[in-house]
Amino acid sequence: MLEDTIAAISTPLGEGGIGIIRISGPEAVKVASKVFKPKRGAPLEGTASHRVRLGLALDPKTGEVLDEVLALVMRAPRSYTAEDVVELHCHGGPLACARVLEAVLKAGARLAEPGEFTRRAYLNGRLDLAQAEAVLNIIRARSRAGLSAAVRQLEGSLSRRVREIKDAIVGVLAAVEASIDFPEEVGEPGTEVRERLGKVREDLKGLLATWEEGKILSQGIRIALVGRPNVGKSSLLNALLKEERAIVSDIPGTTRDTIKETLQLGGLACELVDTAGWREAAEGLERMGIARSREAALAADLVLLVVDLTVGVTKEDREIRESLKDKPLVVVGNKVDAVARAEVEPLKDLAGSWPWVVVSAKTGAGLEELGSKVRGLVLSGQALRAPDEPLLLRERHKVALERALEHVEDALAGWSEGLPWDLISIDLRGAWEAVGEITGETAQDELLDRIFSEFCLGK
Ligand SMILES: Nc1nc2c(ncn2[C@@H]2O[C@H](COP(=O)(O)OP(=O)(O)OP(=O)(O)O)[C@@H](O)[C@H]2O)c(=O)[nH]1
Ligand SMILES: [Mg+2]
Repeated sequence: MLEDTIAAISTPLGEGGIGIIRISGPEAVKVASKVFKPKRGAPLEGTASHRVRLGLALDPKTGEVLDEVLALVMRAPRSYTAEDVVELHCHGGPLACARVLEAVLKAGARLAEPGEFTRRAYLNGRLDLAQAEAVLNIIRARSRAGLSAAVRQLEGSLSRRVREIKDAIVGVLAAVEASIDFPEEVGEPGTEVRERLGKVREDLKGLLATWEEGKILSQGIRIALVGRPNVGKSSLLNALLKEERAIVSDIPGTTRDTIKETLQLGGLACELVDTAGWREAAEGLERMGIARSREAALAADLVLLVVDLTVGVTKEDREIRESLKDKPLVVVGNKVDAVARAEVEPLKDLAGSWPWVVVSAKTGAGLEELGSKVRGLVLSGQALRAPDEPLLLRERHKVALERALEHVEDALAGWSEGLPWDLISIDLRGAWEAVGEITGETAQDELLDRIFSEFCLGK
């Protein structure tokens, strides 16, 4: 399968500055030479690695000129896929790109499947599976923090950690199997070996504990703006988005339906939902809006409970707070610009053990602090980690580590109960396999298909 040469448009379709056709495989340079005619100098085939040539893209059958392009040659193994790669940089129009791709296919390349370039990088040993998945996290990153965590994963931070754990398991497994195979010479594994396995258990637990944070970084959080009518929920949405997205008015009950927007708050990707103000007397459409807003509040990971500082905390505010039960929340006192002095005691009271903050949707005061309160709340309860320590960004990794942990726990329990060594070694093998799936050493084709099908065409 790796013998053939693949090609695809690697930039998004649509009008852009440039569009790139990527060709990878043993015939990449030969295929490109049939399409690419240099403006001057020797034919493309003799071009040294990492050199750029200017020329024309031609239809290999008819000789028709399709576009003026740059050809970038990257020879194996110094390329993304570790194979010979040629990139043709066209003028960005979708039609020009499509026609050049067509010419490349006529010249003998096959259209790449989604994620196939990255899959080849993995199969050729340029990236392990966790690093290949990091590429996906980088493409999909919606926040600074999520992006930097994914870049660290691409650089191999998680892979190194996982390999250390795997090596430790293999060491224990070797000691156990030696005692099975050569009981006279080696004797039973001692407490030192058992302690090593205990350490593996702690390491697995440590890595698993990073998932909550990793999930937030990779998937983002859902936040609902909730409160009485007219407190400024829609104004806050607009202020955070820095655009006039939701209708704002001084008539209570302005927002009737929920409005969703994605944005960054405290460096995290958030889906922020503006909802209808809650009040008892509502009828008809407004009543339906309020029902929806209750649903949105329940579905959210976090609620911003907005109160109006010009009015103060009211009985209705307290009722809304009650109905939110244990939902994590930040009490947001809005319209601080319109009061001489903000009364913070009632805010603290309303917030209880949750954080509170004073802001103005009108002037933007306090919005930064709101972001850091949200961040602090969402990421609290996590042990402090050094910023370059790995964390789990993908559910697949979490599931594999949970399975490994289960096997290690079983092995330790069996050890205490004096179970036969061959039973314990089965659990150790299970743990080794589960951990190896993360970097791909023990991964099956089926798993690879599933992972790479998530990628876009041309990546
Ligand atoms: N002075 C001042 N006025 C504000 C501020 N935020 C909102 N307002 C005003 O408060 C009124 C209500 O604002 P909205 O954003 O529509 O309030 P809402 O909570 O979405 O109201 P409903 O959709 O009816 O539930 C408008 O007249 C806003 O201009 C603020 O920070 N300072
Ligand atoms: Mg509104």
